[in-house]
Amino acid sequence: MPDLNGAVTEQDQQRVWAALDKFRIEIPSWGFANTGTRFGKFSQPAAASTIEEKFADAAQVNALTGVSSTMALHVLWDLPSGKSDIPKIQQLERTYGIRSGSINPNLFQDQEYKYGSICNPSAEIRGNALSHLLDSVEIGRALNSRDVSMWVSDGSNYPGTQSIRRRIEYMEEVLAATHAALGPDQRMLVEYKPFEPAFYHTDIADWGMALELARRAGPKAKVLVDTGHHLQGTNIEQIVAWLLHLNALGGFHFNDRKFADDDLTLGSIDPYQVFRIFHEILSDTTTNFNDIAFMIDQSHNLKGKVEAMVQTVATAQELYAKAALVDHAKLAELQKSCSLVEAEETFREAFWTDVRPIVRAWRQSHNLPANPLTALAESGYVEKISQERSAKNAASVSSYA
Ligand code: PSV
Ligand code: MN
Ligand code: MN
Repeated sequence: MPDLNGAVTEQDQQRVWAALDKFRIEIPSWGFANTGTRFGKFSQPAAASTIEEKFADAAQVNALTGVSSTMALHVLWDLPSGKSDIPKIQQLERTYGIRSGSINPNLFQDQEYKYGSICNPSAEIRGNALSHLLDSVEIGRALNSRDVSMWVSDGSNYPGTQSIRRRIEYMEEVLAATHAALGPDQRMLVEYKPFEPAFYHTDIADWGMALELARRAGPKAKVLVDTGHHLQGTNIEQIVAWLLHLNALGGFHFNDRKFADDDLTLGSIDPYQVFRIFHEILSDTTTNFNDIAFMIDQSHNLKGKVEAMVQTVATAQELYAKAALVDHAKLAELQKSCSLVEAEETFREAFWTDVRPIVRAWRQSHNLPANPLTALAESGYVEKISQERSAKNAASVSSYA
């Protein structure tokens, strides 16, 4: 633990180093594409518009950070032809040295999902949603990806318009059938969100619903915590502590928020919260660390996309390193004796310690740039892709004219 002058001992450094050695975080393919708000999109010349370009950008982020060698795929956006796109993805994995990460089925864009997907009152539509989920499981298996991340946007906008209870039953049925199709090394992660796009009731609105649905689906189903999917004031680290206690934490979608599901870059608004979440994980001795998938789920609609992704990965490492500084034995003693100020100061001391020199040294020892953002700027990568992609996009627009 750093002393009161913020000096970091050799032992502290080793602890942080060991934590950094294990830390990996997955990047989302959609973070490189032009995305926006429901009011519109400001397109960026460097944005990726093909799956090849997303793989290229992911490879660039990984080359600079060394800790992001998997990319989450959204089935509809990245494999628009479904299973027949598998060989193409495999080829891209080989070309760019990036592996497919979690597979995200899309249960929210098809016109037939107007009144829901797996909770739709129509058996036919639920059947279509299930067959998309089964395809997603197959895609995951073929790509050696462990997790199928399920976000169910279903819900309703007005009281009395849907049977909340009937919809629970519909969901249970589909989730059980999806779980039954999972291979031995596959998992199903159930994500929750309190509202949006539905504004009266959302079928999986909080971690309790996600947990119960996961439990009923089967042992390979776990809960996915998206940090932006909570109502104001929710104590997310407490939810994390509970899920760890129940062996039900499957992973995270990291992002930050000020108001709702803002998808801002991790730690940009409240870095202390990310630290507190990491502390819960690092202070848990019973969970297998590899069972927790750390994933980014952000939409960079104003910031440069590759820059924002590198910035996020670097921030995640720094906050993780800070959490690794906490002296658990000392904190446990102080908690036991209810030494409130001392306990809080022990916790805060780690948060306020500047770990960036240690993280930089760790990167250099792994032949990585000490400052990946500066290295990105010096590499000229963003300028290069901006030129190539804007020329290509202009050509494809004129060819449609
Ligand atoms: C929904 O808000 C969400 O968090 C889900 O994880 C989606 O898959 C992702 O955003 C991308 O739209
Ligand atoms: Mn998410
Ligand atoms: Mn979200």
